Amino acid sequence: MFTLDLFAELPRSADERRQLGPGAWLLEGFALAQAVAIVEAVRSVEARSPLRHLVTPGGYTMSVAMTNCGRLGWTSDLRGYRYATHDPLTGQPWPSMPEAFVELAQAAAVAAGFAAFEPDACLINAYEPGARLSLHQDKDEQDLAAPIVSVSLGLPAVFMFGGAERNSPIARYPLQHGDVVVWGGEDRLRYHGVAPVKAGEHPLTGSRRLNLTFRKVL
Ligand code: MD3
Ligand code: FE
Repeated sequence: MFTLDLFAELPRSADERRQLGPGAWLLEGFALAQAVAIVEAVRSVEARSPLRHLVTPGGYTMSVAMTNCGRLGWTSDLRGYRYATHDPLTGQPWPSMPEAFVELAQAAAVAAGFAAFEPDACLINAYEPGARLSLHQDKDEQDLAAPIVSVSLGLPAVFMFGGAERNSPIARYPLQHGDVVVWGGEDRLRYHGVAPVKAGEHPLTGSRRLNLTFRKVL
């Protein structure tokens, strides 16, 4: 067994917009100016809907801790994956999506060529050292025409970008604090994951990496 590593030469423009695929764009540092405000807003979401380690339908406890804000939130248990209007932990609706989140997600979508992005869900992933996300597709959303916007904060991570099939070759990209990636069109259903996060300290997030994914579910 071996893994094919594709360290592709990416077209790079002056504004640091790198194209990872026909519908996938890496906007380096796009969220840097808002990073402090976003991390503060994540803390207020966490205060109402705490981060938790979800159990997969297969019975595994995820190493990544998760919570949500917005009208819908992604959740998992032994019965399956789904989007829900209420936090199963608290029984309350998920905290509303802060206006600054919506504006950032929309601006990133526009920068990647996707107009009129109206996310109704924001999944917040928190990685402690060693936490990882194994290869998966995001296909629990009804609206697969809309892109997914992802914002990385705190410790860096290696993002794994596969193809249409689980065994497609995988490219690896480092994601840094403030990077935003937009995935849509042909790239929307590609397999992807995150390699185990290495230990470190970040001035804003301490020992963790945060990732926010904005989705249009309905
Ligand atoms: C490529 N999160 O929450 S974001 C997830 O860094 C998730 O926490 C990762 O995958 C993280 O589902 C990666 C980047 C991402 C998100 C959705 C995608 C990449 C994607 C959908 C299609 C293709
Ligand atoms: Fe995903």
